[in-house]
Amino acid sequence: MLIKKSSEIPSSEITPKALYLNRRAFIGASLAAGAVALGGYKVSGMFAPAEAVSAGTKLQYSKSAYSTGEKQTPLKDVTSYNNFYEFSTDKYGPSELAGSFQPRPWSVSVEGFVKKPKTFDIDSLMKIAPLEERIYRMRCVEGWSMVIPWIGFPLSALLNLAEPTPKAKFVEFTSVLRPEQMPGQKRDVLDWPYVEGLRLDEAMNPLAILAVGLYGETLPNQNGAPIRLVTPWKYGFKGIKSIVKIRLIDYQPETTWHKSAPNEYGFYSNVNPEVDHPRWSQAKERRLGELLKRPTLMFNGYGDQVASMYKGMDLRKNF
Ligand SMILES: Nc1nc2c(c(=O)[nH]1)N[C@H]1C(S)=C(S)[C@@H](COP(=O)(O)O)O[C@H]1N2
Ligand SMILES: [Mo]
Repeated sequence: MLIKKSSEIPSSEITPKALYLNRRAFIGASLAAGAVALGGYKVSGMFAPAEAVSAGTKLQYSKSAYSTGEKQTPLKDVTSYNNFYEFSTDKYGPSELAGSFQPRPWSVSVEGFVKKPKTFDIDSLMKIAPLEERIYRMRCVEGWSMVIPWIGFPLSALLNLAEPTPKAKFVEFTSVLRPEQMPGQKRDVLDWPYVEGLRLDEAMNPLAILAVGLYGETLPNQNGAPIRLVTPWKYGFKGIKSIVKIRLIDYQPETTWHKSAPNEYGFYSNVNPEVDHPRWSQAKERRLGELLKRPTLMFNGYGDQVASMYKGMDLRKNF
């Protein structure tokens, strides 16, 4: 994400786009040349050790019909090119700085307008529904995209368990606040903790998942361990990482990027090639590892599943 307070943006962030994309393309090409077999890719060594279930722990899951058959972005890129401002505003920063973050023990509270509020331990939360692999196209608002094999379960499974009351209209998500483990939180580049939100029907949509893993194993810290939101028809920043609180409320919540730049980031954040960001076009995107840009699809190509939720809405106003 590009932020407004330019005085605070490190030079790495304002590297001309062409330069970092070339760097990526170069890495992508060298990966291909090295014929890296994904199946044999060893993740466990990349992460800080932890007891019991840790990053790099294999998960049991079934395959989902919601998955795309498109070529998956190499694990190396998925885990080393990240936006996670709690660690760094540099995309290579989170993978370098998240090693000592402790994703366990961890609990997530579900509260607000629900009949059954509850605080879940992460390991019991991972068992409330069967885990599925969801291979999703992901599109960052900055213009790059990936295809990521997430492991997770529908957000609706958790919400249904909590039993929203008729007053519940929106869902607010809050990330962890832990400046001692997240160096980026010592700077006020964003208002901490990171918060995001969905309308209740969006949260209940079968495509919305809580991801606890990727490429068959528990989430690396830099990707939002131990649990993060994934909404593939929306820009990447909706996918709030390292969630500690899920609250059902009766008003549209504030969101971190909207607070930071209200004219640039709206509440809905649906991928829309026809509505440009005030500072750049959204018509095309660069899939990591590819040289030529490809056209961006309405709702990131998930219109069949989600367009009906926005019927009658002016998507230019509700961006
Ligand atoms: N808590 C938190 N969640 C976050 C972010 C962040 O900075 N902090 N960045 C967002 C943005 S802009 C993107 S594109 C995705 C990137 O997720 P990935 O690194 O797993 O691809 O995380 C989103 N979730
Ligand atoms: Mo993003």
